[in-house]
Amino acid sequence: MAAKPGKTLPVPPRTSGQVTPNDTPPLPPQETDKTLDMRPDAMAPGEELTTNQGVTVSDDQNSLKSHVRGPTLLEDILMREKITHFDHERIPERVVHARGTAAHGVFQVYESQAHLTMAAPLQDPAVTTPVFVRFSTVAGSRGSTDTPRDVRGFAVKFYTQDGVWDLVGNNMPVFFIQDANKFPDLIHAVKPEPHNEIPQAQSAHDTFWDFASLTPESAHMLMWVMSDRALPRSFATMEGFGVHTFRLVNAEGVSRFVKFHWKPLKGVCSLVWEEATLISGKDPDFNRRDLFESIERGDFPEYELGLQVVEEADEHKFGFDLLDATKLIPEEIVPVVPVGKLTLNRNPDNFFAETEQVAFHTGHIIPGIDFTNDPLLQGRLFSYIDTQLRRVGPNFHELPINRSLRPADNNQRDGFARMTVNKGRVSYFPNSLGGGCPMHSPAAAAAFRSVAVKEQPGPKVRERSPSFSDHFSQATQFWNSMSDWEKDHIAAAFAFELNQVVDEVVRDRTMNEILVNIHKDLAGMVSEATGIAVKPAGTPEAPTPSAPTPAGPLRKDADKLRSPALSMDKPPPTIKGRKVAVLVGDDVDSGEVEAMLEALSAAELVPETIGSHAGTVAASDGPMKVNRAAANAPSVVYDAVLVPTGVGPALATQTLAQRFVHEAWRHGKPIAVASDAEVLLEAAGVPTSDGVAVGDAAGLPAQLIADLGRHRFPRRVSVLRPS
Ligand code: HDD
Repeated sequence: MAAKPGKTLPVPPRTSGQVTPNDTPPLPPQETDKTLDMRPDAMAPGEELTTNQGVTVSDDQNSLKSHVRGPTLLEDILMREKITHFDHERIPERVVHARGTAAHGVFQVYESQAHLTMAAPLQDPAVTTPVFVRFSTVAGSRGSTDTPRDVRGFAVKFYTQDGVWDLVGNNMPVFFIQDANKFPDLIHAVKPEPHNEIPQAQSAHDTFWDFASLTPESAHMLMWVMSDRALPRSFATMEGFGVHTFRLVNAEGVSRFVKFHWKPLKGVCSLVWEEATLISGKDPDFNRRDLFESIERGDFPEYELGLQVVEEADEHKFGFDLLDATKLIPEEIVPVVPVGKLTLNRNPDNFFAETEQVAFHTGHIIPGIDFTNDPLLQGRLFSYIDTQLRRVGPNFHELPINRSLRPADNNQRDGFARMTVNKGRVSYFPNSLGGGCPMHSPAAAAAFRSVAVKEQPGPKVRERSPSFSDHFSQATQFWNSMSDWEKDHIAAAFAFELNQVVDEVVRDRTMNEILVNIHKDLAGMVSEATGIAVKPAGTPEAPTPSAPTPAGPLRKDADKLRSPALSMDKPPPTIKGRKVAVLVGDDVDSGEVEAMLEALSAAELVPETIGSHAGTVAASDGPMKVNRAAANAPSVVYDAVLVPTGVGPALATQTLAQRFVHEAWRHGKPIAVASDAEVLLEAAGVPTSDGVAVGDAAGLPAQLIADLGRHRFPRRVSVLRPS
């Protein structure tokens, strides 16, 4: 469905140049008298270097000394201001999701959803709503790598005409725990261990599996995290989910349950584990770079917003509780209806000002959206505002990236780094001295009201609802829905993690209290690869601390549960933006290479020529410029390999080239080589297999494009039983 062009809401202020607080009026035309204009943006940044107080700096390279070889003087205000500011450049990194990257964009609804919700971005197809989206990993610190095995954050800030709406989701539709009170424990367990701060950005260590094996409610999420969903090829090829059940509320006050989905128009595609670990060393900015570069070249990541809507009357018909964030609603039961499109079309100007200082909060909602009693969501409503106060400060909402398009006006005042210059003496309500302003308008159509949900009477308790106790059925459903190679990858991931765990009790408990309850095949495969014995049923358990939320019985039909939508074993709808390595060298036919590059570019791929060094190679008809040097351009950052005529025999003698091609093969990537480069395949130990083409150079690009349409050939190598 195509979005109609139409009105665009004003984009949030860009952060380059001067920033104008909400209440600063525009500058008047040139003043004729000599009175200096006091307003903050009166002086645009000029070419002269000044101090923060606007004094012109005479020398920014040398500190002030008592004589030319003398000690530096305390009175060097220029150096002290510069270094003090530098010393304070960092704000605390996010306690989770510290590593991230972001982009600006727009959201446009296809058809009005007014029958479901008053939410401003879902009303008028002629309106495009500005958004800012931050993607992140969870466990690693700010300087960690982009490609660990981890959940990815997918946080969307909508700047709507009714205020800011944040949809703070992940690329997985469920979560590890059911109650927010357990979040600090989960995060302490997965973060580097506190005595030695090892390992960085990894769940493969004892404390995580100790916690997970004692937390059976995590079983479903463990399946997602051990699958290739945890290794997205790019942010443009991963799904997003609001996770919790929210409410949509229409103008009549009718409320329905909703799950929010983001469906990437490029399909869902992932890396493989070995490739991801190598990328971590070769290009730790892999996903960040891909997002930035694709936006720069106009290949804008796009996602459809999908809604799964459930009538209130149907709340209890699913066999699981909609308030339980460890459960998803299978798409085959409640279809995901696409209602609009998100397009990421502009890179931030400044990482710190925008990506680092953006402050999301699940409590930032607008009229038409409301919460449910999901205990994980309820706790998040407290945590996010609290963390922004600590991380950015009480006036975080005044920073350009966080500012509402609709001017904010209330009686909140002061605090660190206040930017608004509030005028007048009235900062309270009710008042008559300020004409009663700012007035609250209970009757205003756009005023936020909570849905008048009828709560059941009952005693105040600290308990988990019995309807939350089936921890394994949907984990089993996930396993049942996977293809053979996806099962292989999941089992291999569990094996890798458990082979990193030293404590035998933790290893045994993960196997015999978690994996065996998900599926005996999974337990068997992991057992074979880890040496952890599967105990026969009825074996008395060694005493272990009992799980705080013991698992209830599986659904009777658990073994039959399947949701084909969960599998990634599908060809992507487009391969636009995939990177192709074209290996060149001396004596290559530049005309042939040129034709190949043209064919690949015409298919909207991104080809790069790789030579033995940067600069040029001596092609058959003169020097030919190359994009990258072989030593700097590893195989793992490309999606496919092409070898033209004339270079194969020479490359076959080079270890680097052999390794390049071999890795591409191991990682399931399409390979196409000219007939004279078959020797390179032989030298690299690449057997004839699906997705490996040898032939006349003219036909190779078309073959490679067709093979890229499958994304990968994952059945070439068993990652669980590597040869
Ligand atoms: Fe969270 C950040 C997503 C549970 C507490 N969370 C954060 C971010 C995302 C999520 C995407 C990064 C936002 C950004 O880019 O700035 N979190 C989730 C999802 C959850 C979830 C999908 C479960 C469904 N989170 C969760 C719980 C708690 C938190 C249960 C606390 C009780 N999350 C935080 C936080 C963070 C955060 C500490 C760290 C930095 C920040 O908020 O701004 O407040």
